[in-house]
Order: sequence, then C-alpha cells, then structure tokens
Amino acid sequence: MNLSDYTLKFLEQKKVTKVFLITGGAISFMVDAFSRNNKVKYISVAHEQSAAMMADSYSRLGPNFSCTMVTSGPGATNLITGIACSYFDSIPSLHICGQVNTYEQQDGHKSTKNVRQVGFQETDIVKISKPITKYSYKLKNASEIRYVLEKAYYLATTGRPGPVLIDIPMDLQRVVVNPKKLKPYKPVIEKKSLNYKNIIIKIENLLKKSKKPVLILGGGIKCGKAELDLLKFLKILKIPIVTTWSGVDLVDYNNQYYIGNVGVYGSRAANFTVQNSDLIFCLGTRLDTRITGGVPKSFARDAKKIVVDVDRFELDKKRGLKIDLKVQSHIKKFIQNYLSYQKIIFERDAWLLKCNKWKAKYPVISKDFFKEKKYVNPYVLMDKLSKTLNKNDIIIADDGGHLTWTIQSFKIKFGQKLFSAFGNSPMGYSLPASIGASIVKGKKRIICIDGDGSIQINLQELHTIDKLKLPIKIFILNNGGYGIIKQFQELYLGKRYEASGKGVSNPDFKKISNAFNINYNLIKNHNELKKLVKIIDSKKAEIIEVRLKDNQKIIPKLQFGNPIEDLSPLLPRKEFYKNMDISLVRRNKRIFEAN
Ligand SMILES: Cc1ncc(C[n+]2csc(CCOP(=O)(O)OP(=O)(O)O)c2C)c(N)n1
Repeated sequence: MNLSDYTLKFLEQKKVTKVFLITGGAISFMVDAFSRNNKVKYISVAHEQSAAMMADSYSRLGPNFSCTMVTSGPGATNLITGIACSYFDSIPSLHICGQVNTYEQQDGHKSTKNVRQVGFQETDIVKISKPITKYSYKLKNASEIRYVLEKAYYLATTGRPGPVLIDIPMDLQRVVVNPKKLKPYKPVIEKKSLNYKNIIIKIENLLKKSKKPVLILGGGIKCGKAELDLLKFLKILKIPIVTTWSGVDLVDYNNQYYIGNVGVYGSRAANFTVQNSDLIFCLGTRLDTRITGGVPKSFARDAKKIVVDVDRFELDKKRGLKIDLKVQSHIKKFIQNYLSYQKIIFERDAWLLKCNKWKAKYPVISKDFFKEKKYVNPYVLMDKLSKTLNKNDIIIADDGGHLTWTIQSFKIKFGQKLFSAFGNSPMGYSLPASIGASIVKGKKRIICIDGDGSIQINLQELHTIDKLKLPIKIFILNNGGYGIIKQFQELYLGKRYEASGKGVSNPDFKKISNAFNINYNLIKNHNELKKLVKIIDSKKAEIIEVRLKDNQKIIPKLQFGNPIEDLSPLLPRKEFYKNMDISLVRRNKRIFEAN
C-alpha cells in the first residue's frame, strides 16, 4: 500500500468516513486512493472554504469528526476561514493538504530559502495555519506518516479540541509504506489529577453562603460531550440558569430554571439575574466580552465567581474579571465527580421566583412585534418557527442581525440543536454548515437561517444541496442590505450607511433558486407565515425568502459604555432601578468613571 492508501485506512479505523474535498494536482494521488477504499467516502464540493465549514458542522453533530482534502496553494488557503471557525469554537477536524514535491520546495535548499515560491502553487500553509490549529505539520518523509496522523488525531480530540492540518508533498503521497514498520505516536499523558472532593466541598461552601446564585452554561459543555451529564447535574443544583450563545441549546426554554441568554445581545431577564447575583457558577464558558460587556469589571460585580474550564489559559487570562475559584478540568469529568461527591441538593426559591418574574415581564418577543402589517418581524418569525419545529430539529444561523434575532428569540425544545460559528462568525457559514449537518444526520432536514448578504458568500453550494438532494430549508431574511452594520452606523456613525445599504445589492433570489433547481417561496407578511408548516414538511430543499423591514432592529442590545444590565432601548430610570440593587448601580458608576 502507498502512503495515501495508508492515510485512508487510518481514517477508516478512526471512523472518519466522510471527506469533503476539491481535488487538484498536488492532492491527486491522495484522492486516487478513494478508488481502492470503499469505507471512506468523499464529497466533492464547490469551494474549499465551505468544505472546511461542512467538516466543522459534521464534527459538531457527529459521533466522530470529519476531514477535508485540498490541493496546495489556493486550495489550502481557501480553507482558512473554515478552519478558524473550528479553532475558536473548539471543534475537532482534520485538514489534509497536498503540497508540491519535496524536491521543489522553497525551504528545500538554502539558496531558495528567501525566494517567494519554487514549485507551482507552492504556499507555506503550515505557517499560515499555525495560529488557528492545534497542530500543523508538513511531512518530511513517508516514514513519518503513522506518527503524524496519530499525533494529529490525538491533539484534535484531546483536552480542548480543535482543528489540525497535515501538509503532504505530492511525491510522498505515492511512496509505498509498510504499516508494520511505521513508528507510532505515544502521547505523554499528564498524571496530575485534581482533588475533586476538596474542590466540591469549596463549591458547596460558596453555594451555602449564596442567596442569589446563577449557573452560566456555555458551549464547552457541548465540546466536552457532557450534555447528558448536565441533565443529572441540574437535578441537584436547582438554581437559575442562563446560557451563553454557544450554550443556547443546552436547556429547554420552558425549563423552570432557565431565564435566558446573557450578554451584550442577551435578554433583560438573564442580564438582571447575573448582575444582581452574588455567585456565578460558570461551566464551559470563557466569559468573553460578548458576555461580560466592554468593561469586564462591571460584570456580575457583586458575585463570587467559580469557573470550570479545560483550558488553563482561559482561566488565567487577565481582563478585569477576578475569578474566585478556578477549576481546570474536562467538563464531563468535573460533573461526574460533582455528582459523586455532592452532599446537598441546592435550592433558592425566592431568588428563582424573582428571576422568573423578570423572564415573564421582559419577554424578548414583545407583543408589539405582532402588530407589523407590511413586513415580517424576525422575532415573530422565530416565534412561529419555535412552535413549528420539532424536538429533533437542527437550526444553523449565519452571521448578522438574523443570527442575533435567532439566538435571542428562538425557544429551544430540549433535543434541538442551534448553533453558528460563534467565535469566528464569518458571513457564509450556515449554508455549508447545513450541508455537513444534513450529511452527518443521514440526509436530515436542517433549518438554515441566512441573511440576504451572508448567503452570497457561499451561494455556490446550492448546487451541492441539489446534487445530494438534501432537504435543507434555507431561510433568507431579506432586509435589503447588511442590517447589523446599518444599526451600528445608525448608533455610532451618523447614519452614514457606507457599504451596508449604499453600494450593496442583492441578486434576484427567485432566479437564483431556479438556476440551482431549488424550490422558491416568498413570505412577505405575518399572514403568509402560515405557509411555513407545509414548506418545512417538504421532503425537498426549499428557499424561503422572508421580507423584513429594511431598518429592522436588534432589540435589546447593549450600547458601548453601559454595563450589561442596562440594555438599549434603555428602560425608564425608575423602572430600571426597581430591577437593580441600588448599591450595585452606584458601584458600577465608580467602575465606569475609573475606566
Ligand atoms: C466574511 C465576513 N465578512 C464581513 C463580515 C462583517 N459583517 C458581519 S455581519 C455583516 C452583514 C451581514 O448581512 P446579512 O447577512 O444581510 O445580515 P443582516 O445583518 O442584514 O441580518 C457583515 C458585513 C463578516 N462577519 N464576515
């Protein structure tokens, strides 16, 4: 067998059975190996960027992770945006790039070390990808292949997961290898183990002293595949729960402990909960600025903070937040240990009641939104979708206003999955991600929430959807431009809509649908939302263009300079002070003055 056959065999053994690819000269020998392997299948797509995004969503939802294969130079550089999605959201994926032959590489001889390129389409993808991968390596000779594949697999899936890249020169791809003689990779496993018993005693002591505790749940729980462990944990810790964007699908919206999404685009209820709390217990969240707001010191300023994270660097970063108890642990291990050492079932009824009153008083989907006559209000659309979709549906949003409306107002039924590429947040993610998701789930229907701007980035994959007959429902929320940018310009740039309204336009989405052989539907107003049930139940792919007001706003949203409890539109001050402990408001004033 040659090195390419060996690589596919390795993927087969690791149950990585789908590879998203575009072929090319430098990857040809690797791709040829598919002709001799009937277990690992490839899917030819239309852009390497979307191949990486397909692999990303495949890994988010599947039992195993996925792989891309691309040619050298432009094939490899096209992967970058998709790889970054996996890196920032801690998603394992493997990217195999073809590279020019070993004898024509720029770094192959000292006389060419400083030239730009030697081989045709030669690019140093290892250097380019280093900051967004856990491991990136160019194969030097064929005998390294087992070691490198095993190391890449180990690193992608262990600790905080993430993407890895292997660059394989063309001549090495066809070298005959003897698997028995290849050197294996033996990871150095750290023996250091935590004293969970002590940690859990400390946590219970903090809890006992707390009158207003809150659980903050983040995407790390999903990366650590601890969703079911979490359910058991929530039975013994009966306190208000808020989620980050990445954690939004961890808890049923109607769960009596669930208050809402916290942060810059969070709900008023969730933000009041966190900002009035005296203890926040954070699982799998890195508490980034989308959660804390621009001045981290003002976040949960009266609360002791417990944070559980697998990544030491996240725990030790200094950004104005003081963490009182840092627990560096894999989340699954932490929860399992908690369950075995825990002594008390913890409740705080009066506090829970107060938080639930906020949830009832400040719903994200306001009654007023239903009064819109001429267009569809996106919050009303989400209300309708929440009611229509079933508990196994997968919803993937892109980037912009439509992502924000979705995360703010979609009401999760436990079992549903709702995500985007949260950390990287590129326009163009949801369409290819929906393809990866549909494939890993056996051609399941996927709800893709897109914007009229974002969909144009990876529009070419509509053909992949048609070719593979995937029943993806593609919602294009059309507000005639880049809504989220317009709202920003309105607030901070004197309503000068440069390159967001001005100079930006859309193709005719009906003609686009026809060209790609996908059914087209138009929903212009609330009355027409009743068409949705039938469209969603269709066995085919459907494009659903939904007409919004051009100046549709994200409501509520944090304005620069405010702490997260004070979302805009600002509440009348009297009402606001009723919701906030006044000493906290005063303390906040001092924090902001000091900044
Ligand atoms: C690849 C990429 N380019 C640019 C941006 C900056 N950006 C973020 S959202 C956005 C506009 C999105 O417009 P649309 O998809 O129509 O969504 P809307 O806000 O109107 O709902 C832009 C330009 C980005 N996130 N990703």
